Amino acid sequence: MPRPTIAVARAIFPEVIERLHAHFEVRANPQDQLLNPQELVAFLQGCDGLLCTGSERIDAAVLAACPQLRICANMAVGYNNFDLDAMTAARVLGTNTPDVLTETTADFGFALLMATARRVTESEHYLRAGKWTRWSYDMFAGQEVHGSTLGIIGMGRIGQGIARRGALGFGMKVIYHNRSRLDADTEAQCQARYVGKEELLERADHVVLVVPYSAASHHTIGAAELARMKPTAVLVNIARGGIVDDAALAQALRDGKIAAAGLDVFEGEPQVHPALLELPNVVLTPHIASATVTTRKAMANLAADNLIRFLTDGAALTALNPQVLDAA
Ligand code: 8YV
Repeated sequence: MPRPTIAVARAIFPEVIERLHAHFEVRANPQDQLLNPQELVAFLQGCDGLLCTGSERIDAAVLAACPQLRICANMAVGYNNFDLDAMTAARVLGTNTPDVLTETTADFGFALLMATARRVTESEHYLRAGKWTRWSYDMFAGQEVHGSTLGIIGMGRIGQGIARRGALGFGMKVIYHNRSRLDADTEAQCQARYVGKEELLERADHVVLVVPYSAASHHTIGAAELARMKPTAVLVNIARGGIVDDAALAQALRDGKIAAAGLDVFEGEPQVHPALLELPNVVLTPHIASATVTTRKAMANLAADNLIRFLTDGAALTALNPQVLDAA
């Protein structure tokens, strides 16, 4: 039996590539460039599996052009780059990387909240520019974090991690909104109270978005939602570009409708709405919420494990469409 061939869409840790070599013929993307759909199809010809990131779109057209493909292992927990229905119809397994990044991503959500509320980057730029000549009582006075009200939209694993940090570490009152309410035990562990979206927007001092992207969650925060928030409120998006209407956010920040925003994800990233780049009251980071060495290695290894398990014995650790396994 010839060994399966797998493609690795982007550069990843060499030790993970080594692990894959022990099981497969490995085709790596030598330039670490983002492949457009035509390049991706050409790259995938003759491949049984793909290790990809959230940037490669796998849809019906790609699947039809790559009939040998049996599994796409995403190195991400979010999988809005997959058309999962099309994958299931084509009997292609999709996998993601939950759990291994939960706490690291929750840490970063809190880092972005702290940096934004306490104006860390804005004040650092001021200092580096040599503008700090004397102390003054209101210099970079920001918003209180401890003891304030934290509103979380999207209360999955990462949202719960942020709730625990807020409630247990910072004595915050935590309210949340989610498609479905959590069970009483989980609510108690997170010390979080379920509220409607409008109430959350009106009451929260800080709103953190951790909701998965889908057509239903597109522009969860737009002009109307921003208008409901407090003028002192801080908005943090570590979910996905498209959850926030970035143009409406820039306008709301310019008009003082909210105080500040911390953004790790953007509509059309790596492009960033030019109006956001002009504003001082925004902290901008390049989609790094899961970026610690330990966590990114764990994500790459979990994606590799899914490929190895599936292509060697038809099982998977974190299947998104397990009906494909049942049908195999
Ligand atoms: C990934 C992420 O690093 O896991 C996710 O959903 O957004 C990040 O952790 C990114 O999507 C690259 O795959």
